[in-house]
Amino acid sequence: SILLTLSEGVLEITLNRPERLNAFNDEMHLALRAAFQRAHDEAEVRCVLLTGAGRGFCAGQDLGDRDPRKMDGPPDLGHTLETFYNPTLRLIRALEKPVIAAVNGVAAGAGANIALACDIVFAAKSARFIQAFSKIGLSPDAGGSWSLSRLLGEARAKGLALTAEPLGAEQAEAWGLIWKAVEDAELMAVARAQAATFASGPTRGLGLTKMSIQAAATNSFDAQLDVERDNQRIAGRSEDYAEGVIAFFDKRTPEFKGK
Ligand code: LHQ
Repeated sequence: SILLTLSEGVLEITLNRPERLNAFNDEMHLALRAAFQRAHDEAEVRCVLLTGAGRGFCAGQDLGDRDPRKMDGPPDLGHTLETFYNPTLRLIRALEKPVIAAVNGVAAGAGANIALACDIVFAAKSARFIQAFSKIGLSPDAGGSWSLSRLLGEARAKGLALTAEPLGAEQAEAWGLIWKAVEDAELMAVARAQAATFASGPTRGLGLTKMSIQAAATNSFDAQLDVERDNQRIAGRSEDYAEGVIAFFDKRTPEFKGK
């Protein structure tokens, strides 16, 4: 249900149920979580790139797996979230390495919100983000209520979540929801080039950068100065920092090792 390749420090994860627009079944959930766990465990992994096979990125939960006609009573979707989605979303946010999403086509429901939990989102210009939940009587999940509110503010967050109107990639970029909308034919080349740059970068520093910015979401200015002090202390002890400064004085490109 997913394809995995590890090359030159980039773990590329491709959601691979194209006939269902890469909607999640239990097997795909577990495979995706295992992939992010691997990214956490293995030092060789210095960047993750998440994309989808076929014409869609991810259509969210496979609704066939939760078909009310085949169930005894109402389902406990909270249990589904706690068991399948939330551990993966927590792993993505906690991973001290950059995570890139290359949104190749429609991203709906939890599929949209998994992309928005990534650190850098590229989207093909033809891709759309749809908060599909309200169309089927649900409310946002997979971190969407948080991501939309933080990234867009309450008016646009509520607009998208209540109407389920599709948001095109270029509008998403203009609103600050994603990093960049790119030509469809260039999406993977652009995303892979960025992944390669990260994977040959100062992994410790990049990871700490991610952590500092995430911590800012809930901190006061004062508390955030403490976070920056602590993270800079760690970064300053990395081999890559020493290499970065020496290379600067040598007027050459630094050779970062990710340590
Ligand atoms: C699908 C799906 C899909 C199954 C397309 N499931 N087959 C969390 C906790 C627990 C439970 C509930 O949910 C959640 C979180 C969520 O993610 S809730 C939101 C679930 N997702 C949706 O409601 C989106 C449903 N899909 C759509 O609205 C459309 O398919 C979109 C707008 C994504 C794409 O539209 P089109 O480009 O017109 O494609 P299509 O609708 O023709 O889909 C292609 C095939 O994929 C089709 O199958 P078929 O056999 O007719 O070719 C769809 O049935 C299937 N598919 N999404 N989520």
